[in-house]
Amino acid sequence: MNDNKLKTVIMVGRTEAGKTTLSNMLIHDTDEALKTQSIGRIGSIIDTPGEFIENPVYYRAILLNSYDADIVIFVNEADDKESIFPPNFATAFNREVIGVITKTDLGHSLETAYHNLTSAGVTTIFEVSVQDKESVKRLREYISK
Ligand SMILES: Nc1nc2c(ncn2[C@@H]2O[C@H](COP(=O)(O)OP(=O)(O)O)[C@@H](O)[C@H]2O)c(=O)[nH]1
Ligand SMILES: [Mg+2]
Repeated sequence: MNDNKLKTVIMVGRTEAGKTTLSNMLIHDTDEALKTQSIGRIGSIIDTPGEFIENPVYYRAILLNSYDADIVIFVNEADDKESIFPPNFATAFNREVIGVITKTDLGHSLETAYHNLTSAGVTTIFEVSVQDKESVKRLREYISK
């Protein structure tokens, strides 16, 4: 368990983006993931359901939950065709917001993913894959206390 060494972060991204898998990798070093039905904690990580960013009705819930976090992570999978994040959504948070591109092992061009995240106002972006422990380690080091 890597829990007490990490800052509190909140994962935001569409359903299937890989938020829960990444959370388990960061905290437990395992890639097991169950469907996230509600907002939940995985160690120091606040894991949100995809519906929170997919339906604007829930934007306020994301913002409120971000107050418990040090860092907000926008999670965008490598093969996303279009952005789920509103333009400059990062500026709505009074917290550091970073981006993570997941599933980089699938071999897709990451151009769209970078475009999605930079349009959302993110400047720091990590590339990760569950198949590349070093990539997860780089992110873990960034969110370490
Ligand atoms: N190929 C690949 N698949 C991944 C990766 N991360 C997650 N997945 C898969 O993507 C699916 C959705 O993952 P999940 O963590 O439940 O997404 P969430 O809805 O954002 O929490 C699952 O089938 C995962 O096994 C990755 O780095 N590479
Ligand atoms: Mg989930």
